[in-house]
Amino acid sequence: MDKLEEIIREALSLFASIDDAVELEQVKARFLGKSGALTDLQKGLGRVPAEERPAMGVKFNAAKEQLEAALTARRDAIQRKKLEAQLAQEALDVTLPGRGTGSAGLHPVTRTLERIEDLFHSLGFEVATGPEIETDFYNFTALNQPENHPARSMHDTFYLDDGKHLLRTHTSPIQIRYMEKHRPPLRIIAPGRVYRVDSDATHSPMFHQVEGLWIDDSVTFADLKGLIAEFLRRFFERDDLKVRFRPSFFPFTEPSAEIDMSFGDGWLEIGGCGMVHPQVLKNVNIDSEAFQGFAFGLGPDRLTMLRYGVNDLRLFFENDLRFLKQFN
Ligand code: 2U9
Repeated sequence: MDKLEEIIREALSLFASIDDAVELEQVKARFLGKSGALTDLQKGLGRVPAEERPAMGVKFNAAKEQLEAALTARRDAIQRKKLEAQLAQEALDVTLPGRGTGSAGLHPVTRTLERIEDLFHSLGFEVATGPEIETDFYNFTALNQPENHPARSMHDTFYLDDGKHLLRTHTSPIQIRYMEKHRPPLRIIAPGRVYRVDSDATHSPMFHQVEGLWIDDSVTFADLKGLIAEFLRRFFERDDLKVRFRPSFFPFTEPSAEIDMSFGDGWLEIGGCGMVHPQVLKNVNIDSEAFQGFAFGLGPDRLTMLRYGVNDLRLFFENDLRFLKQFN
């Protein structure tokens, strides 16, 4: 029986020294497993005189229970320790002060777009929008763009794989869609993102446009020049700003002009314009004998560069916060 007590003592001290759940189960097998120390000893019970066997059996059972109880206690302790360690590691001090929330701000080009919309709204224009994925009809055909025009090539325009759609190269499709649904008189601006295969310091494959359209029975080229000059003077807050029209060509306007402006030192090209081509009005079933009007296009990215003195267009689209934070 000394042997039994020795086994119990050894088991209890071993259990107490173990901190790992898996190891504990391995050690358990060494005593209570099929060929464990206690099991081995129990197998020898057959050699004990018959009258001593019941008492011995009781002792064995008591020993087993004692070891099982010690194991359970140890398992619980190991589990508790593990949980405590985890809680300590994941501890969250809810009394710490917050990290602070920075205030958000608008992108400089968004600020320009909102400013342009506000100014034109005060001049009687509604804001119209439309899809960035367009069809050949709305982007080119309806705008009197000839079938073989280079702008239609894969070299200049992003086409979708379906062979039917493209990324709009200007916001002009917005005005076509608007005129299909509304009859003159109409006065709208069409702001939005446009896409062309082009990328360098002054060209981004995605850029912005704001186009304008005014159709009525007697809108003239003089009205066009007056409106553009008024808009630019208000936008740049310069009463002395000069505007110059240079003859140009666009398939959708006739006559057409490039718009230049000057603060005094040299001329800057900032857009294009013209009287809407009669064929474009016919394409949307507007009587080109009864109605006429003008259209213009401005580049808000360029207007933003001029207003804030930014020299590289790509800065607007790199999303570097060190750059963007300077506008708020
Ligand atoms: C319709 C009819 C005519 C819009 C126009 C321009 C001239 C023009 C450029 C300005 C800067 C493009 O982003 S930019 O490089 N745009 O020069 N845009 S006339 O003419 C229209 C539009 C719609 C139905």
